[in-house]
Amino acid sequence: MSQDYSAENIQVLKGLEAVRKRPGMYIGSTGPEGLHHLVYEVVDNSIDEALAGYCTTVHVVIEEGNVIRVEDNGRGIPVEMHQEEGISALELVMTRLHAGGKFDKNTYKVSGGLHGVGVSVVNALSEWLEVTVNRNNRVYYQRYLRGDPEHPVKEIGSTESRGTTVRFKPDKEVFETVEFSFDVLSSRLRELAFLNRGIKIILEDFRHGEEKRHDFFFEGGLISFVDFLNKSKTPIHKNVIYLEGNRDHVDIQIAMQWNDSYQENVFSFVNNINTREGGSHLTGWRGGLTRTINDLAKDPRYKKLYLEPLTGEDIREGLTAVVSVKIPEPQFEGQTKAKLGNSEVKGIVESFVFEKTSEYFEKNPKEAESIVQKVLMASKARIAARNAREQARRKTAFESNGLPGKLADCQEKDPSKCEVYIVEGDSAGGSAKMGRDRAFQAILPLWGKMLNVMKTREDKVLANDKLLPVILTLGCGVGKSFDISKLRYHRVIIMADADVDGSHIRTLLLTFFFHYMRELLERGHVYIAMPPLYKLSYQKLVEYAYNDEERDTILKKWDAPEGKVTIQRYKGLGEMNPEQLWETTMNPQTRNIIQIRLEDVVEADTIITTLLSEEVGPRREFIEKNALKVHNLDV
Ligand code: 0RA
Repeated sequence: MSQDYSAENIQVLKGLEAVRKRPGMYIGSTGPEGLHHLVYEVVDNSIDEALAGYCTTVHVVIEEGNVIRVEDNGRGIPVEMHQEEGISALELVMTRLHAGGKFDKNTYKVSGGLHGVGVSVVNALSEWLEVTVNRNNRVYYQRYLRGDPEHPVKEIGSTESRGTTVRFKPDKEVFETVEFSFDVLSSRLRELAFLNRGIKIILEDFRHGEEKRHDFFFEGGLISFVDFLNKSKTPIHKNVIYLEGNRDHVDIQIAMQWNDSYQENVFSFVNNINTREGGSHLTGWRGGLTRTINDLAKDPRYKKLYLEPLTGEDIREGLTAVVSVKIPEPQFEGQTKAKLGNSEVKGIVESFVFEKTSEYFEKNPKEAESIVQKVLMASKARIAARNAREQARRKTAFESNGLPGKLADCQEKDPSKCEVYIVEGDSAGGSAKMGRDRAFQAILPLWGKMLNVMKTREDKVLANDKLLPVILTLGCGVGKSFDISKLRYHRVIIMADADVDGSHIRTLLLTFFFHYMRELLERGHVYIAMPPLYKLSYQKLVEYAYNDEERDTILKKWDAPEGKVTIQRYKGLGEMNPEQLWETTMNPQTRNIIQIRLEDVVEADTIITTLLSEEVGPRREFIEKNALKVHNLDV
């Protein structure tokens, strides 16, 4: 109650005040990511209720004004008086840090990490929040301002149904932005629906002009997840391999399917949290799988192809997999707390995977055959790549500094101050070299068609005469030997024309980075330069416009007589002289560059795969559905 500050109440307010003082400690950040975490936090509680077997549907609505409503049909948060505390259990859950999971030990609660901090944190960070519980045929209600109850829990009606509804408006005093993204919520909710088979999750956007709805329900769970990831790829065996079991309190679910590409695409989760940095569950899975496949490949009939023991990389080439475990007390480690630390999990998962996959392949010899053949080819290619790398190393040893001849390097040596422009075409490269500030800007010209790395094996990628200079210039290697600490420029800027060829180069370079230097994207080192589309001159005035809207704004501003303004439309970078190129596209004070971030790797890989797919069907469908987004990616 707002006025009635018992000693107890003051303690509570202090707890929530701590959350408001350091929101980042509880939800990671006060940027868009933290904002969206609020929703996940509330949804997680409903998912837990579903996992306990009492809830089938979770309904998330973005209401007008960026108010979020999460509704479930579970048992409803208990409202009974708590003996010791003398307040309703509901109020306890909503106002005490970490009080969320105390009632029910059977479900998996996460003690660390960004999730599982409890809905009270959402409450503390909301301008207002209201909770409605349908339980015991009654409707209970309580409303809070920045976490502080406006009144005790009250009974406001009767009902036949059961469930919990939480509505809240994030506090704009706390968050940098309070604008929710339908797409961001949609991809996480889709992921949750994949990870928790049989739960129906609905997302609706009721904001004006944004009306949308996605329904997620996957009877196949992780099998559907792998189908989704492989949607625009060509599997080399028919069925997704699915393993499931519980060993020593570890719930294990794994789905995998190999396709004819060369990329490994593995996602791992612990208690529904994406462990981007991997950890003991992933190490265990890799170990078990490597053992099984090596055993299969040692069969005498592969004698001619089995040259040396197969590595994990051989085995996982073209493999799409989702590894999901649920454990009672996860320990998260690593830079972003996205790595599972519990060491006991490794052995548990490893022996489980070894047993279950051996059994599976024994029952499905045809699938085993296709997979082993593919893996043996990968091993052969790896040996060829090793030789190619050795050759490349020998070749670069002859060049004085190991840098490509075409690179015009900068003078500065501190990578954090340096940037490199990767420039399409020779003439633009020439202008860029002359126009740049050589103190900190390097230029690497590239020309000709880039190769499609999705369809190329690593040995060819490394030896490719377009990509080798990029690899050498950046200095940090590729693939598993990639070392970000060796990066020579902290801003890697792709500069290409605004036409089809330019967009091709951009997409291919981004794809290459995505598959061979992903950390570069994750850490936000990659940028796209935005050359202007128009040069406008009128008497002594000159201005550049980066799109049609800007052009029209300038024209309006000048208000010149008909026919007196010269509008030059740039068809390519080559049309600009060095000074113009500097002024419009390279001068940090005036240029326009876009940082490329791949926050959601699942979505990004789907986008890139779909865009590059040679099957016209999925690509056209994708472009039709996502015309706007594609436009953004493919600036
Ligand atoms: C603890 C105990 C019980 C239900 C819940 C928590 C619960 C919490 C949330 C949060 C969102 N939706 C929820 N649904 C349920 C039930 C205990 C019982 O009825 O015996």
